[in-house]
Amino acid sequence: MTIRVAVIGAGIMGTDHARVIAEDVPGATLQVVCDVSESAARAAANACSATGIATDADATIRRADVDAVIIASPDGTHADLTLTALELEKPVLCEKPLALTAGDCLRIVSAEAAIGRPLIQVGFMRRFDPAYVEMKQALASGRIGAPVMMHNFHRNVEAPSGFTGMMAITNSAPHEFDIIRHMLDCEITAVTAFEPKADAEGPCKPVVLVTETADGQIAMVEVNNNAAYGYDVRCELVGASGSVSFGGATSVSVDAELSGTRAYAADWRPRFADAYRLQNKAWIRSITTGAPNPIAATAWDGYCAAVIAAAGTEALSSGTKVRVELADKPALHAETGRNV
Ligand code: ISE
Repeated sequence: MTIRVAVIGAGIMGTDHARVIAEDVPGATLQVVCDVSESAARAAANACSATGIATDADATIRRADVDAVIIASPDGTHADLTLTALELEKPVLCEKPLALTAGDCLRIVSAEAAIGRPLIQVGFMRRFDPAYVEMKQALASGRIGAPVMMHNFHRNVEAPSGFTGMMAITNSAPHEFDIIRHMLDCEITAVTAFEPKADAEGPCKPVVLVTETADGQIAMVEVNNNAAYGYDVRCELVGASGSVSFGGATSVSVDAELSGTRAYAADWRPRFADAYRLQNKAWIRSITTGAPNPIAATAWDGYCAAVIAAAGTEALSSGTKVRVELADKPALHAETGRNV
């Protein structure tokens, strides 16, 4: 059985997803790449020797020869395209964010719950990243004791023009919110947010968020989208009797001429290449087997990230701690996680 996949959006992520589906995922065929720009769709398809291209996303999702859809078009299109796929009961892998607002995420969660089976996976690919997987295994083994704190660092080389601290919270930080919930198996209940006064360079200052969980842990998030030196994601999970961490750079360091150097990637794709590949494989496997992958992010997880991000922006503008208020979790997702 081969799943015929349509990739909607041929930007950075769509092109990457198209390549992963075409080259790295057994059981899947890249049926069509769709983008409003025909030349972008053609370039993405050509890059992986595929031929099918299209420019109308809605019509592409409705095609009889499309079994499943990856949505990697601009953020503002995610909600409507996901709802179209749901209407047809076609499985979706939607890049984050699931929708621009928590309200729209909830509409998607409700539409999926009404169908009664999970059809949506959200592209929080870090859950499949080998470093985070190992961290979760270390926690589960009991070696570091009960989790107490998490420190998360998220640094990009340069923010796109017009990017603000608020956008860092809604666009970049959701990866951190999701991995905190996933790692600790627990909901985030409150957020406080800060921007350093000292960094006067441009509109996109670093942002520090302090999140609190239902089990009383503290998880810190630093998002610095103008870190300049490289793409750098670090994480430390502190337990009652030990800690587990990973960070920075690529896997090799070079020692030569009386010094050592570590190489950083320019953006997230090399750092998370394995995560994207494993995520997409898990998605296709869940479609062929009919069994949702237990670690994949669901529509509910996409909704939670959006609610936490909204609380984060409110916390930053008000200078106060903001509580995270979630809707009732649908029974469809009741079995995923303990509190989460
Ligand atoms: C970007 O928007 C992403 O989604 C990437 O996955 C993330 O690593 C990056 O820092 C974000 O800015």
